[in-house]
Amino acid sequence: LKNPNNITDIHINLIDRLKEGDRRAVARLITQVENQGQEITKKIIKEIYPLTGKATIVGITGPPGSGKSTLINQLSSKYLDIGMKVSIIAVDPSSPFSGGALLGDRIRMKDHSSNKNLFIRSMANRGKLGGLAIATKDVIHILDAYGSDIIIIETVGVGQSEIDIFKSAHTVIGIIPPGMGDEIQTIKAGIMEITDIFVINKMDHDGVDKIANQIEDMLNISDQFLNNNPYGKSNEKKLNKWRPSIVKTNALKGENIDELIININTHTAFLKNTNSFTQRLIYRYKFYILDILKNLMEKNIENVLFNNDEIEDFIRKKIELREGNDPYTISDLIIKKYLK
Ligand SMILES: Nc1nc2c(ncn2[C@@H]2O[C@H](COP(=O)(O)OP(=O)(O)OP(=O)(O)O)[C@@H](O)[C@H]2O)c(=O)[nH]1
Ligand SMILES: [Mg+2]
Repeated sequence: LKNPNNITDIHINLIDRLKEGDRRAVARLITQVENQGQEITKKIIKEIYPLTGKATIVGITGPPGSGKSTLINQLSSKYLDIGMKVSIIAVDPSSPFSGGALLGDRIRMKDHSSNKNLFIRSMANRGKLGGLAIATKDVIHILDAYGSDIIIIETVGVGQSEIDIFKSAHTVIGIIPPGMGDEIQTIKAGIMEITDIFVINKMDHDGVDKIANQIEDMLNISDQFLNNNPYGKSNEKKLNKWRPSIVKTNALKGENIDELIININTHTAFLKNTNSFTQRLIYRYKFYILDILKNLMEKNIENVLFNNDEIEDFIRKKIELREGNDPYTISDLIIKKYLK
């Protein structure tokens, strides 16, 4: 594109086609927000935003090989069978590849890959100018505007980037495979806060009840503390708190998938019937805004530091001092003087 900072006829055309449900236009718009600068993304999101807000967003996390893709395959089948439009985003924060074959392989949608109501996209770290968390939020909105009834996000593990990604979801499913033993203690901190439905997949393996009991114990303990609510202590009394449910599944054979869907629906209904829905929406907005502002600030600060003769002088003089020449002190001064 000649002028990467302007929305072009090409983008307008893609957005029109997205509104008509053109899958290829969706894929190309996603590539645009992934690879072009924030100015283009801003304009695309502004343009499509009025069409968003209808999709149910479900995040699925769990250790490698726990059955996330298999489960998503089963869930998608059920949703597609009743005529729903399903979108899947596979996010891999650890992978340097973007949208490549590697991630494509991880999601195996043998039965449905030709279904017009299904859209699958892989995302990884590379090529995301503003970071993966913000790119995922942008992509979710494009898929929402496209008319997806449900958007399912698959991501491995419980690192900070996954937790950030799941701040965009309505319902978060945490898969815990049996046989984790005492490891369950180590995953709890991150996953406990964000999981709405615990799925013990591979229920055909041993140790399913043991895991279920451990999760129950963890939930009982956390119920005793008010301050572990991710939405903040002060909101605790206003929120009717959801107690995470536990579902056992066999994703390979498709057992208990209906039960899982019922749990997802119950959770969505819970959000809508309490003020949690608005509360979550506000928090989603806050985290989206946080990402956007961080990006903007970073660029502003870079600009101040690297394209400004005055600050160059200022730093040179500070460095020559015997006291107060450390980077922290200089940073404080720069905030006061240049970044007000
Ligand atoms: N026995 C049994 N095997 C399962 C079940 N669910 C998934 N599997 C198998 O477990 C393996 C991993 O499943 P995936 O769905 O690829 O797991 P994943 O969590 O998506 O894996 P990554 O994307 O690589 O992190 C595959 O061989 C599946 O066939 C289950 O309920 N029971
Ligand atoms: Mg997978």
